[in-house]
Amino acid sequence: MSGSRSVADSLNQYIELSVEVEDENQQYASLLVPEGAYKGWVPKDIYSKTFLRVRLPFLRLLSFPVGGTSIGCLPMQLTDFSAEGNYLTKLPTCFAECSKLTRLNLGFNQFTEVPYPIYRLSNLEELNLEHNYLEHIDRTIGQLRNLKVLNMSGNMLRELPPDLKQCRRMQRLHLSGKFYPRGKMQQFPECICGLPDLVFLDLSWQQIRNIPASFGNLRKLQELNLKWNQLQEVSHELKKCTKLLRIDLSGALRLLSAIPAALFYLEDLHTLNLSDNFFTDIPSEVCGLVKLRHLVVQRNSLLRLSQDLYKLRYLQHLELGENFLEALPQGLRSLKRLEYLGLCHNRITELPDELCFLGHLTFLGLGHNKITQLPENIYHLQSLTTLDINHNQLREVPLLMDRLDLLANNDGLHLHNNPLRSPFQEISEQGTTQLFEYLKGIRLKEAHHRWKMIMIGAAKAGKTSLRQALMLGKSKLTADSERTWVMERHLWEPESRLRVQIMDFGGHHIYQAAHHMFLSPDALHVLVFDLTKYSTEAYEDLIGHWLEAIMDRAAGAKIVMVGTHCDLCTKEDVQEKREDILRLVRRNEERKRHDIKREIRKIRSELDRPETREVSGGIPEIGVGRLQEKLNRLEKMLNSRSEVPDDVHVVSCADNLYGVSDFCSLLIGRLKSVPASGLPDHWFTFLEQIQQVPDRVISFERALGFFKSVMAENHQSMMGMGGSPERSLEMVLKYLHSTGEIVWYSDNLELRTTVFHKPEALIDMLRAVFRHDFDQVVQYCHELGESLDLRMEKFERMKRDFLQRGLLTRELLRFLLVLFQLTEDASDNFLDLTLSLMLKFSLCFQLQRSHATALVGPTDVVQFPWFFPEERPEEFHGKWPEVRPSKVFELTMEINFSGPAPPNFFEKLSVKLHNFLYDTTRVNWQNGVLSQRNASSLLVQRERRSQGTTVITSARAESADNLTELWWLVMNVRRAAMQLFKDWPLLKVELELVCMHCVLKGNDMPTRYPGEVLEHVIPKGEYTLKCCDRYPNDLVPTCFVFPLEEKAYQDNHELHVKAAADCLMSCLDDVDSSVGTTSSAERLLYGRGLSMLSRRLTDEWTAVLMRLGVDHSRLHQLELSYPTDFPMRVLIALEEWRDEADGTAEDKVESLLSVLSESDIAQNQLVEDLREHFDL
Ligand SMILES: Nc1nc2c(ncn2[C@@H]2O[C@H](COP(=O)(O)OP(=O)(O)OP(=O)(O)O)[C@@H](O)[C@H]2O)c(=O)[nH]1
Ligand SMILES: [Mg+2]
Repeated sequence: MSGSRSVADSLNQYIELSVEVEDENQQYASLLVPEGAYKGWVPKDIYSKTFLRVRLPFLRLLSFPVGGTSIGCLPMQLTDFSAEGNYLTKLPTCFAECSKLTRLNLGFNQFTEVPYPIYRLSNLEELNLEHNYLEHIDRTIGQLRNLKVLNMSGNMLRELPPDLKQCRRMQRLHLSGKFYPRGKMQQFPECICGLPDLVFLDLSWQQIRNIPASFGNLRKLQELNLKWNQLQEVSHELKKCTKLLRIDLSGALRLLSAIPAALFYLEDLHTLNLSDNFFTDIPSEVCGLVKLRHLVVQRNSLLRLSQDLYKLRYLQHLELGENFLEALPQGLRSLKRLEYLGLCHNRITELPDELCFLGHLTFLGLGHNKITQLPENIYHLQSLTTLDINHNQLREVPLLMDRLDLLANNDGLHLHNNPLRSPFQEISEQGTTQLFEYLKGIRLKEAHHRWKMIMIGAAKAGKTSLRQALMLGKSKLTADSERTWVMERHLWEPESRLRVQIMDFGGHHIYQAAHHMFLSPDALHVLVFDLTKYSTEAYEDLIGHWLEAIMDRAAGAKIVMVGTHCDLCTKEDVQEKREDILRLVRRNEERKRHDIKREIRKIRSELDRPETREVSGGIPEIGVGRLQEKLNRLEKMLNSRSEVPDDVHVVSCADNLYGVSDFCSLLIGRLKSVPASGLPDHWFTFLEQIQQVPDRVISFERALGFFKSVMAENHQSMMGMGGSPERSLEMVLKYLHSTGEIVWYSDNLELRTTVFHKPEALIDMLRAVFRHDFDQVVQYCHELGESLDLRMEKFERMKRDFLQRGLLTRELLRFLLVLFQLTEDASDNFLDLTLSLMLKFSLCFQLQRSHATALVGPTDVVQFPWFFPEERPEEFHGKWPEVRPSKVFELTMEINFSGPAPPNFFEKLSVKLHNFLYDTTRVNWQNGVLSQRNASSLLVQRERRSQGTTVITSARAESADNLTELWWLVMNVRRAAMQLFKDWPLLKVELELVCMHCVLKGNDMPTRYPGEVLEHVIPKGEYTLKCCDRYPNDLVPTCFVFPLEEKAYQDNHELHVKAAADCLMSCLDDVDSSVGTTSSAERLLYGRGLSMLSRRLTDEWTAVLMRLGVDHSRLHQLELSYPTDFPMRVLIALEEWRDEADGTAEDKVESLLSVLSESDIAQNQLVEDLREHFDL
């Protein structure tokens, strides 16, 4: 008793209380013993409880407590009773009283017959007696009218009582036989066909031979399992069961030679299993199963497949393993939804390329076939997680397979037992990831074609979307927030031996500063524009400007034009725009060529004139040579001009990807059009090694170290380059640069010491400052500010200084680098590196400490011309009078571009000016720079004119003594410009020197000398020339036309200065500044009189001026300021006297004339001339 109680106690823990919804006052209990948790017998106590549900699974119960005629409270409420998995052979008779029982589960027990009480449970809805030893079902089963689920699987039934059809509510019938010994049922129990509500029928593992015609009555049947029966006859009436969704006939149709046709009429079917039969083909009628998703025909004798199989558009799972298939018919690609394809154990030798475009495929079973190679494009199967290719004849693995990331993540590539070439075999055994790493390495070395492809064009042209479409093979439009920031570099390998580094440029104008760093002639340029934005007026902005930038820079550059967004245009619209673009491209090109040819003709005819051979253009020394040089340049320009694109391609990167695949093929064709290059392996071993260096950049020296060690390891000699490792390395670096793998500027002396082994380092440097939405994105963040010790007010000031004046402090740069996540620690080293790169790339110039302190405080400051203010700043005013003051020399050089200047030309020039203006105060704005150096001023301005753009460089000074400095300034600007032009070898640009003589004369249309004059030295002994077209009779000082060197290098420097000074004075004579004055005296004082005097007076000038009352010390001062420019010295002194002396004009003239007439001065002739000239 005590034992029983303790058992009862232990049962208590499994009692759960609950309140039934219908009867809220009544609490019910459920006894829910977990599987196997309790072993023994069930105490009678169980009857003292009111249970709703009892579950006693797998508890090794031998019997159930018999409670006499009654089983206590149990029957009262019991609705659900389960005692599966015990050793029960009987049920208490009184079980029949559980009249509320609806679910009874006695499966997996030892019953040899259906316990009799069960037949009385008329409310029973679910009866489970699976896996007992039942041979018979009594016909009284017909009384269980409410039965919906009957599970008798795994018993020994030979037949079913016809009365079963009384159970008309039956929905699910489980009547599977035992696996062993095999089920005994041979005839299809016809009573089943009388169950109108049946949805599920499992008669697997029996020996049924037929599906009778009455089967067609089961109109609601959804699932039929007849696996491993022995059907000889399948009634055609089966086709009436149109609700069937799943059928399993595996192993059941071995006695049939063909798949029963009735099956193919079941249009709703989505799963069909026909494995383990002997069918040799799947007939074309299979296409009737329009909604089929799973088809399994494993272990048959399939010899071939019908193409009609591919009409099953919804197919997701196709298992055809263990057959005799040798090939797959064409059309596989149409099974777009396929996720699983099982083809193991067949005789397949070759796989169609189409297979590679089943984008949803996750499982591909190809093991145990005779496949010798996987299609090259297999890497398109981006969803693949398992690829079984064990036991085949593969000799190698497609080189692009490492793109299959999911395969690597799942270690899902199975490659055993293939005759793989070494070292594939060894490496494949280490796992998928290792193999994939290896593939990347081989690809790097074995590529036959390596290219750089530049995607360029206006903002939002669709460059990035097109790149994505090309690389992914599907549409991935960029969102507005994902605009390209400076540039992105991506490796595109459309084929395993074609390696393309794509440079996808940000189109916002601010990023153009970066473009030229990456543009190079050896790239394929893809000029992208948005068709919807195109109009004839927009041609320049969208196409013309970009074409020119590419063609001027890169001789023979390959260019392809492509219009995007065609999904938003009509066909007619597209056609019209294409024609218009081609017309303009050709017209502009013809014009350009025509211009060059015309100029060539002109020069040729000039060269042919005999007089040219003697002197040309009035300027000696720049005759034939100059013309010949110019001719050569023009001819080179004409011959090496790139071909303009001869077509406009049209694509849409939106969903339908119109034209993308054709465009992709076209690009591949272009990229492969150059013969394959076989280069030594060790070049790429070297590349691999440097790419692993974690630093941002490496020095040329360090690269040389790597190179030497690779060469030594490979026993390579450097004899090819005369034994010089440096020269060999230069060749390798140049080549790697041309392929876009690294960046190395071979021609730039300052930059060639740095190797950008990871081009991203360059991009990061640019990203720190160039950002189209800088103002919004760069906001103060307290946490970051505090960590970098930068307060908010200071930050705001610095941000403003940057955006409005281009001033970037070290502190702000540090903040930006961390904010943009371009570095983690923002160490001083990293800051120094970034700053030094920016300076080396001429993106900015560094302010001297004193200037920086005056502007922003004591810190390192650099300045970026891209952010200079648009308008001339306040400081400009008064420093460069609009009208040149009459006594001022002005030397002007013009740089004329026939169109817009090359991108960034002016900004970069502005940076370069700093090389010689570093110690001056500069006034900067977007179109100009004004600087004061000693007594001279320099103004460099950009002017956009109708025929093009001109950069005007003017230098002014008051004295001929400063002419050397004027030349020095102008020549330095010229030198800076010439350095920049190296980047644009095909640029058409003219330099001209404006005739200073004309300027001094106030001529609005001054003569212009060709820029070549600036390449020459002053002809010996010539102080004046007759060279001005406007004034053929005038003599022009030679030092107005040819650069005047410093005293130490210029013969007779003072004679040149004197010629210049005299010229100015004589010009002053001509410029009558006395207009508006009336009296003779005034005309003398304010007109040409004083300049006339200043040229005629000689040593006596001090005596004259002192007698007029000018202080001796002032005269001495002027002597120092104008050491050689004597006339200017005298003129200024006279003018000062005029302005400061008391009395009327007449008084002043009177005293002047009387001083001149004094006996020791005795300038009587001069006095007379003045009287006559000014009517005194
Ligand atoms: N309908 C349609 N939209 C497109 C197509 N190509 C691009 N777009 C959209 O056009 C906008 C600009 O596309 P992007 O690819 O970012 O252009 P981008 O030239 O890279 O722009 P930037 O990087 O700023 O120079 C995005 O909103 C894209 O979704 C196209 O072919 N059809
Ligand atoms: Mg972009």
